[in-house]
Amino acid sequence: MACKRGALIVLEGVDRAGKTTQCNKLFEALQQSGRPAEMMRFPDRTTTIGKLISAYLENKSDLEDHTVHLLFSANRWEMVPLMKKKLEQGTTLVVDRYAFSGVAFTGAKPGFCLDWCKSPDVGLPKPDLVMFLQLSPSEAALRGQFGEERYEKSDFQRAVQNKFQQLMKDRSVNWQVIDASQSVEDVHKDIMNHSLKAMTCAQNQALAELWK
Ligand code: DGP
Repeated sequence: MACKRGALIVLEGVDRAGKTTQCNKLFEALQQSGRPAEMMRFPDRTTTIGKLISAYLENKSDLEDHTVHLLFSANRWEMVPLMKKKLEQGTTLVVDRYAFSGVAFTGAKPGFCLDWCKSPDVGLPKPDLVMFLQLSPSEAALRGQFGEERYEKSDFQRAVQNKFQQLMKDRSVNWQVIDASQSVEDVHKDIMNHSLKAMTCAQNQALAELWK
């Protein structure tokens, strides 16, 4: 009998919501409980495309806005063969940001509509679960200053948050909003509960395509 597939689990949220901490904790908890899991993050700055993106984010290069949008999408597509292989082998993937960040961050720039922003990512493996770590701008401010990277400015982050709210109206995606103002452990418990449910459902469902 073919092995049951792993689940594609994505964490999204504005900067400083705690995504990376929670991805690590989820990954470790799954591994410790004997469930095969791996972590991925987007942008993946290690590839040739990822290096172009990284230089852009660090303000070491300037790229036209449509161009950088397509590069972020290409950076996801280049990982698709590996993602599918892992999922088919029964490994659950815990992913730090995905196409939703792509749409929210470019969509927050003037002159971009959501449909255009979504189009290059149509057909990516569809996540079984997308958890949005919700944190108000005032709570985010309490977590300290933003760093030096390109998008780390309060006004822009507010615009990004609005775009995420628009994306979350799409019920064809399994969105779960997580209150990221709770303690790290309580956030982790919520995330773990949702993830275990999604992993059970994924075992009996074929991997679908995003926004199709
Ligand atoms: P991180 O490595 O998670 O801190 O992400 C780097 C920055 O890039 C962060 O400000 C969010 C932004 N970002 C992530 N994915 C995308 C994307 O697909 N498109 C755009 N325009 N920005 C993105």
